[in-house]
Amino acid sequence: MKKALIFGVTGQDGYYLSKLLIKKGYFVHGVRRRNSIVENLRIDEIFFDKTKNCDLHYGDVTDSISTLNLIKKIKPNEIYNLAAQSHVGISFDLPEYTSNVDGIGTLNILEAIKNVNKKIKFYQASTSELFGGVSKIQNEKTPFYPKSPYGVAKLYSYWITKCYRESYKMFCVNGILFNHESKFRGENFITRKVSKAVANIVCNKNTVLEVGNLKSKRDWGHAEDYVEAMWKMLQLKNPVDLVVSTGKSISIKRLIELSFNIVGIKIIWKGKNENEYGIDKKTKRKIVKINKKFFRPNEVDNLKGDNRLSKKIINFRPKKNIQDIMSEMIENDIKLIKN
Ligand code: NAP
Ligand code: G4F
Repeated sequence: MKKALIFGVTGQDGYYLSKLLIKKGYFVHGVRRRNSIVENLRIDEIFFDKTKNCDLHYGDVTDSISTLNLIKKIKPNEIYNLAAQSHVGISFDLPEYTSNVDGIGTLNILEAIKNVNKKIKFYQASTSELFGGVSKIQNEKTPFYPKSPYGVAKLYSYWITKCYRESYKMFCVNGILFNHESKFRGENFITRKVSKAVANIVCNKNTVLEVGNLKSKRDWGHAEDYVEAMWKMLQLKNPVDLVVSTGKSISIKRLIELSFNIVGIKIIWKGKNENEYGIDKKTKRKIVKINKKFFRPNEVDNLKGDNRLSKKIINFRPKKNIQDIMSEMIENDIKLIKN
């Protein structure tokens, strides 16, 4: 039986990747951090089911000794590094911490692989944030221009992964993934903030959605489709870095409009720039407003990925569009409120 080790197993992608790998017949080892509450809501249904082939271990990618010990003990065939302080906005508040986790954390895993067994395959969760300041459609050949401490730390990880591949002939790949969402998305990312606000309003709660920049555009896919791409990248004969995206992007403003439309609410926009707000056409109630605290010191204006290479090499075919994704997220948030 093949063994996979996932750093960052308790996150959104960790949930979907564990599920996929168990279904594919792997024994999945997940690394969780110690925290003051014991339950991990996202992965409980998988890891606390005794019939499933999986196990949890305490660890932290910034702790090189524990990282080395885990890899020595488990001897996995494949390692997925999903561990990160993954919030771009918060990386401006926690730049050193973000650099340690998102940059040096990757180095710690690569060094451990090099020392334990160079045949272990390694997936690095790279990101479209590497392209930050490039506004035309981005692909594997686009020069990088990160615009946040998060993007810069991930850039280090991108290059150190490539460096170990070339220097030590290790099977290491960067999946340059564009934004991907699901009902397990963290509550302070924009899609989840929107789905929660829509759900609250449907459930008659007196909610106003407070957001930052409405103008930036993102290329959104579903996490379930994207973790499959991660796995496929590690099954290739030769390691290669790939962009994983849908090839379509829309603005935050459009995302909000289409999400409210799903439940039959039409938004009328009033005001300009920081004073812009949205009202419900029918009730005339203010349901969206701008709050300056959600603006970032430096914004990534437009992410849109050219996925032709991943279509060709791993037959990547995203099944869900942003409308499907937001419908699923809103439905789930309504369920959570009703429960
Ligand atoms: P997420 O929900 O924020 O999950 C991040 C995971 O990393 C969590 O399990 C978290 O543990 C763990 N973690 C944080 N610091 C750690 C440390 N020092 N040691 C070990 N684990 C640590 O992120 P996601 O959306 O699933 O994304 C997965 C990865 O893909 C991340 O690296 C992210 O940067 C990258 N990525 C995401 C997207 C996207 O749109 N989702 C796009 C491109 C790249 P806790 O639960 O304890 O916090
Ligand atoms: O949902 P977001 O926080 O995602 P962002 O910054 O694009 O980062 C996500 O995708 C990256 C891949 O491109 C990943 F690497 C990263 O780990 C993460 O998963 O923000 C999306 C956009 C930004 O332009 C932001 O300024 O939405 C804008 N926005 C406007 N109001 C907001 C808000 N973002 C958040 N989180 N909260 C707001 O209130």
